[in-house]
Amino acid sequence: MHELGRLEDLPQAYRDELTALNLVPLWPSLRAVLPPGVPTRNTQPTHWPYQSLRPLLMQAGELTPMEKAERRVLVLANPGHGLENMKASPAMYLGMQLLLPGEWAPSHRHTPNAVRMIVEGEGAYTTVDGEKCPMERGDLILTPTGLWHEHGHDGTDPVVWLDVLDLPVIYYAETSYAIEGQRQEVKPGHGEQAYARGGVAPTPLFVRQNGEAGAGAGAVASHGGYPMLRYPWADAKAALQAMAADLPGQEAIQITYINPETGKDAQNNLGFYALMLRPGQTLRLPARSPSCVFHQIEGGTDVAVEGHTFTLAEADTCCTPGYTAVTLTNRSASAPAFVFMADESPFHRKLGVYENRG
Ligand code: GTQ
Repeated sequence: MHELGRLEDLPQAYRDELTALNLVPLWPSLRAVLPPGVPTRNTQPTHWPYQSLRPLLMQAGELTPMEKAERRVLVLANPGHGLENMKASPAMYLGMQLLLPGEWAPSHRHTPNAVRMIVEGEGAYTTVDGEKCPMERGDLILTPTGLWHEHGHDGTDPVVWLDVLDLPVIYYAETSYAIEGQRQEVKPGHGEQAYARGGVAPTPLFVRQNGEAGAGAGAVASHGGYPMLRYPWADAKAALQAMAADLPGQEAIQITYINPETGKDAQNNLGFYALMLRPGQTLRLPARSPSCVFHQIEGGTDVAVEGHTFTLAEADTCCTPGYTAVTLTNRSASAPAFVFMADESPFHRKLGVYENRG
């Protein structure tokens, strides 16, 4: 590709005239916005060890009361995007949130989609659209766009969870806002009970005639098309272990968190997955367009990307840029490792730019 004219090649008077009319010449910037072969990525491979983050989060619990925080969160920000922009990747925001016993994070709803991956502690819960979702280590809880949510804590020890939001892209689109609300009334029924077994779905009389999809018409509230709000870790882990036992020859033991009514990704823009690495296993994930986030639920994993190797201990989190292969290695020769993953696949598919380069 040959070099194009630079801005400095143009007479200053001409440049000033363009500026005064809100005009910009393309050619000095053409290669920057359309680089050859592979996009420019600001996302740097970044590791947030839980051991070093946790004391600072606990300190936030002493320094900032809930009424001064509303959400007491330390954001896991990628330095490549500028810390102040609070992005882990172009479309993913990550935050570690702390709730102390007896505290309350008031009800609100917002346009960005959020999930919580519970990291430590017991006795807290999130109420989403009237459904009370208990929080236990490894559970995934959805708060899809527009649904009311609030967090409470009846236990005795601090509770911490990882928030994953599509905030950067919702904000970029100038569509990010929140509405404050009243304390929600808890309604009976839990989506994870209704959809607890793969392959069968709740079917009220007359709703599923003629093969009708009946989305949201199950035995529990539909929550605006999101029938399952809590994905218990015990069930996800059991599914991974059963798959590993059933398919000893299969390399990737991986599940996708889906909307059980549609079979599609659980949320609009971000994809969520859990992986099991067999003892001693090394698994190469192909170079795909989306950035990825890895969070260690159980065990330990080496994450190798672009010449870096991050050693993930339990509760550690890291991110990797797109178009880059990632190699995961279980650090234990005797125990499986379990990793939660989030990526931007649904968003890339919507944009029509999703790629798997192998
Ligand atoms: O718990 O509702 O990390 O609204 C960022 C924004 C958490 C939440 C975040 C939020 C929340």
